[in-house]
Amino acid sequence: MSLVLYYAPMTSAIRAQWALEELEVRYEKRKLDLAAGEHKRPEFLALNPNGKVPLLVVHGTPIFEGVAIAIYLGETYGVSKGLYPPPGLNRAEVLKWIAWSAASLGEALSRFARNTQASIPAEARNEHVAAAARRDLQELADILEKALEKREYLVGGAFSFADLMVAPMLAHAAQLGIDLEPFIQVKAWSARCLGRPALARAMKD
Ligand SMILES: N[C@@H](CCC(=O)N[C@@H](CS)C(=O)NCC(=O)O)C(=O)O
Repeated sequence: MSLVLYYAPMTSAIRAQWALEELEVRYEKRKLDLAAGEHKRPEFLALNPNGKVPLLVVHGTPIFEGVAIAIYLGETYGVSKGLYPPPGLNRAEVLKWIAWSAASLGEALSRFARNTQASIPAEARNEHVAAAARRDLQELADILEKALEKREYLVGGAFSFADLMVAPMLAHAAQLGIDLEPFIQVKAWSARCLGRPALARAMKD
């Protein structure tokens, strides 16, 4: 089975890169230069009409959306590695956090970024929307804080794709200026997750 990952550095594609490194499966990496618009070229749009990374091409079949890529990789390679639970309640819990990473955390994060980042024209930004998104992100961090009380990882007592999908987004929130200092458990968990050698390998290029 050939796996080709299209990615760009410093984007949400890091989660797919990290997953592949954790799984220790063979894959080919194709780096796209977003600033040069490589993700909007016809040859890439033919694979991913959304014009976004990550994209995983599995034996010729393109899979877009980070969540779908994570679920595919988890189901296919993660169970035997102990990174993705077999069907059952633990799997449902991992899926819960994966969905939360996109539908709740990701939604608030992109709302915050769209209304704060200098790359967005000032007239398109709204400080009230930004303030509401900041509050939402702090509430979401608090949900995580409570989930991590008495737990080292989100599901089943060990690092899983739930942690892998959520932790980079929290790190991104901190980079964008969300204060995570009050969230003691989140900070400790985040350090545990982000210190994994597979992530360092994923970030190499
Ligand atoms: N919903 C998509 C979003 C992917 C996404 O927004 N990727 C960004 C990088 S973080 C991108 O490719 N942006 C380029 C663009 O929109 O022009 C996913 O989760 O995979």
